[in-house]
Amino acid sequence: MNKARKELVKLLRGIHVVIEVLDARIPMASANPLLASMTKQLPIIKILNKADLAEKQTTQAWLSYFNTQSANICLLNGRDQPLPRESLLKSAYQLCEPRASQSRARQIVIVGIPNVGKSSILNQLTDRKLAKTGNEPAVTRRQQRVQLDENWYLIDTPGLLWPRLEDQGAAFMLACTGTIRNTAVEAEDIAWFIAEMLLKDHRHVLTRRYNIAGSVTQPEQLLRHIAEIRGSLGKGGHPDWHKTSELLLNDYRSGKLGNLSLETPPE
Ligand SMILES: Nc1nc2c(ncn2[C@@H]2O[C@H](COP(=O)(O)OP(=O)(O)OP(=O)(O)O)[C@@H](O)[C@H]2O)c(=O)[nH]1
Ligand SMILES: [Mg+2]
Repeated sequence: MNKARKELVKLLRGIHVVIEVLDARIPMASANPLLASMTKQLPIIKILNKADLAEKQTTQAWLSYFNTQSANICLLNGRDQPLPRESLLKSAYQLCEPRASQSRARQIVIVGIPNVGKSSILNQLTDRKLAKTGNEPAVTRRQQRVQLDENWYLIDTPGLLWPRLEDQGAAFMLACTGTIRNTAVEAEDIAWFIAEMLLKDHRHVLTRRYNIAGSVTQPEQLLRHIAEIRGSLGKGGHPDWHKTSELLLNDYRSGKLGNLSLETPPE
């Protein structure tokens, strides 16, 4: 991570526009404060990615929140609504008009936390499979530069996390969405966190997927119920907590619980 950070600092000297990729389900928790301080002087296009996994209404609220906050631009991307290259270029031109006299091409860098979809965006915008992608953090190991049009180059970078995750809520949300490996924050703790959150704010999805009774109000009860209906039981018929936690997390990550946003914009 430290090497990637140093390389990014060097790269930023020749950059004209930054694309900051955020997870539409957690636009705040997926914003790296380290990146924010590194790219302060540059025009930024925020992309709320994986919008297909977030709640449409909440994502729209985030979009207007970010677009009224500053001169920067916020756009959406997701499997069900891929951002066209023309829209991205239009925003880049809007933020940084290349002067006719300026012969050197301009550069856009894609930055963001691991596994948020940076390389997928590069592939999508170039309509080619140039960058390796994969559903785990740290797939991209080095920067990759491709030409977007006659004026712009696009550069993919390795994901960057901040050195210390002090905000435990943010750390759990990053773990829920797959940015941090389970080993960094234990699966059972993450599952407990998401169970609490779902019981409080999205009870209907639990009823729909697991058919929970009204008496289920606590994370332990929910996990016990999932263990029973999915047969993830260990010795003596007791729930296998680890296996059950993975079941719940996989259901959330794969969208089987539906489109769920974990953060809403400030009032
Ligand atoms: N559902 C959904 N999945 C996406 C979307 N964009 C990317 N993904 C998936 O997210 C995972 C990570 O994508 P990558 O493009 O490799 O992410 P990255 O930010 O380049 O990751 P690192 O290089 O590891 O930092 C892959 O499994 C992608 O298929 C999207 O809009 N919706
Ligand atoms: Mg990548």
